[in-house]
Amino acid sequence: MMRLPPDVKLGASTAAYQIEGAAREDGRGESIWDRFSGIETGETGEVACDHYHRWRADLGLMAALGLESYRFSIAWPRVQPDGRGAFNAKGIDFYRRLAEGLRERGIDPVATLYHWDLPQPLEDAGGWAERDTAWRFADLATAAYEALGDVIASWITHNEPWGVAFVGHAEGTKAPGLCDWPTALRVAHHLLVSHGLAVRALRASRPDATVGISLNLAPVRPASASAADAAAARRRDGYVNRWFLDPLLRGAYPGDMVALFERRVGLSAPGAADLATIGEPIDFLGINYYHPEYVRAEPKSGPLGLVAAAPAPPTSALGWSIDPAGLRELLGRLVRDYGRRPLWITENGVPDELRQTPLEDTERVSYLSAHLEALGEAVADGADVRRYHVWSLLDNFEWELGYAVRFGLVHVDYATQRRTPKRSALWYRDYIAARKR
Ligand code: IFM
Repeated sequence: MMRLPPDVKLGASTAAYQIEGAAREDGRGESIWDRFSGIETGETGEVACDHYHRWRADLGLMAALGLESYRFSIAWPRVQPDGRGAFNAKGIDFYRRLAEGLRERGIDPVATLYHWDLPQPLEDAGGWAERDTAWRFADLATAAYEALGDVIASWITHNEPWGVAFVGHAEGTKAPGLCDWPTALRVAHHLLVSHGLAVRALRASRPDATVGISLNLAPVRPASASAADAAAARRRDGYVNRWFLDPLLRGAYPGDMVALFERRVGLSAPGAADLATIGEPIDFLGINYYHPEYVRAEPKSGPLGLVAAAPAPPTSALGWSIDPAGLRELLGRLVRDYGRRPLWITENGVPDELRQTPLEDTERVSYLSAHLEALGEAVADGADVRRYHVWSLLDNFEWELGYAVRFGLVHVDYATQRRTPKRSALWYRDYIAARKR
């Protein structure tokens, strides 16, 4: 097996709303996901994995697996219930205890500032479609660095801004559930501006800290060899990948997509004056990779004129292609098109197959081992990979899909909150340990 260099830290990821529960405790305010969740499944994150109460035991699990890095998110409504004004000391203390506990166990804490749980009062005031929300986020970032920067050295501003902007505001399947393209484009821009403001705030407050952003990125493959499908794949790439990568790393939105959105959505070119803020230098690019995408041209379908095509087999329980070579290809492309820079894999994982024996997640063992192998190959090709995080440490609340979809290394019995490491957790533990020998 291609070995990853020993200085690549291996860990796992989670997000606040997906695991914490305690939705009404210790002064936590309401978030857009409290409002939105349950619409599809009747299930919510109100209790989730009850991690807010069980965090100590969860730290024990992480230590037993030998994790070197743990990526979690800070729930904005827990630390600033109204999204502006007063901060909540009890909320901040929770993350301080967690970060201290991680450090005591030799696990490096990585905090994401926004993993989708906007305080509802900010949504009521217009949400991310309002420019003011970017400034509210900068205030949150400053307060978090000041209160926690002595125990957390690694920060991620946003998780998957594409999903927040477009799935939440154009496709409507994630909170706040809007279907309006001009709004989604405004949201995307404000998220990027807020990222730049938060990076600047970190430099001012903690010059030694490390900061990046996590994007969901994927190679996009045409369904056929036709020129129309190739052009559709290029548009999808512009929508999912380049709309975020280009302003962050190249100082401009991609011209082909600006022209398309102007034509088909009536976008007026996004504020050029903001590009310097958005392009504020970062220390690493975070990548969430799950699967490549397949598309087919369909001129009448939405502003992009395309539809999803059948994924190439093999596929996972969610119908996603299992394609470790896609990870190597993606990292190679990033180096080629955006320059060699530190890369952190901030999420990578696969949902469980439905089975009688939930702990025997052999598909996750194969998935992770193949993706780690592909990562080793990407490093040999020249990618500067520094960290890798499995999504996810625990089975958890999978947003609009509820609890039926399980991504955890560790199984959670939601009736009893009992945690049991799956076969993949034990495999990952041994993989981490073997690298140290
Ligand atoms: O559960 C999500 C996570 O919150 C963001 N990235 C993808 C994961 C799996 O769908």
